[in-house]
Amino acid sequence: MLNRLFTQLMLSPDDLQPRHDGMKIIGTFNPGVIDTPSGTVLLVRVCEAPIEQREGYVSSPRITPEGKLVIDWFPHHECDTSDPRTFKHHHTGANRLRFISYLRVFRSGDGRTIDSLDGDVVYPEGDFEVFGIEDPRITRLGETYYITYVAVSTHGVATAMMSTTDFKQFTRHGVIFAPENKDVVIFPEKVLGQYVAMHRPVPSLRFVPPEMWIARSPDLLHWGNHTQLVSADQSAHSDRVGGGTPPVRVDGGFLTIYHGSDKKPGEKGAGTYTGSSLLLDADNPDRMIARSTGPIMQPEYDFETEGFVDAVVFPTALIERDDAYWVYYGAADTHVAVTAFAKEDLLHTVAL
Ligand code: MAN
Repeated sequence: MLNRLFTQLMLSPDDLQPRHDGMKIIGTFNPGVIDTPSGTVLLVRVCEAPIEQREGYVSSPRITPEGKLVIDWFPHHECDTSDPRTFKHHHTGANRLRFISYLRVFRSGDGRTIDSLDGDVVYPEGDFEVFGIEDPRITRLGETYYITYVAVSTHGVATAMMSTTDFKQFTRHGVIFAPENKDVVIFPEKVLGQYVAMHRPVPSLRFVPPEMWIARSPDLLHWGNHTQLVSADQSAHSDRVGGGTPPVRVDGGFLTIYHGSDKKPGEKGAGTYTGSSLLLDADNPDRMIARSTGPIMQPEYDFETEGFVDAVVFPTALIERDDAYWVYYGAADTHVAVTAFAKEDLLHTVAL
């Protein structure tokens, strides 16, 4: 494992008040993070679940088109509840989440501590967000910050985009990758005149576990030229891989930390989520130059090994500061944390 220069817990569920009556916060995690002229901004996924338990039932919240929270109850014996995040209702074949997520904006002067806990809320809207919005990633292009995020609804798990210049007013651009697709990260500059994104389609006819793909776009809205980039087989992960941090430009390419999970066939639960590094060609980002031979980040601290989902480090932002790369991540689907690697050490993991 790569030497961490420091690791700091930044935000936990107890730090905030739930937005909804009858709900408790079970996670504050997977933050989109970016440095702006007025300091570091964190867009944090806040996840709430119903407090009430009903004997023999499983609950699933949703948000109506009018913006009202409703809780649906399903008989336990009709559901597969082996994953703490989702369950499948046998009768309808439909999956539901056990929680609802929205986003909150926080600022940090030093990049390590949250300045004020009164963060503005970005709340789910419309038909494609009724089960919540999750896992934002932020890329600055010119003066605008583009945020890709997971939009979950009865239509499936899609990736939508919003943009902002001040993190107060947000413009929604709708779904940019149709279900099922998530872990979309946009590159920090155009390559040969086109925007580039890494995405992760999830095929239902599973010839392979989910893989990372590269797409290009003239306008950030219409994506094509899809090519496959990395599969779980080609990486250190056995179960799945997906984009983690928006890439940063380094000498000779784009550097990113992606996530992957390891789970034995038939094993219940979510498996172990770790982070690995990847260097892509600067002129042809669908060409991988190198990747780390194994994970560079894995759950180590108690707050990473135990939480709503045990054993998860989920990197969502990579920021260059002096001679280090700082990595912001979700820990155990419960907390926001930040760690850092010496530049030299991290670049060494993708050196040829
Ligand atoms: C999936 C998503 C993420 C979550 C990880 C780990 O990739 O649900 O939001 O952090 O699993 O549970």
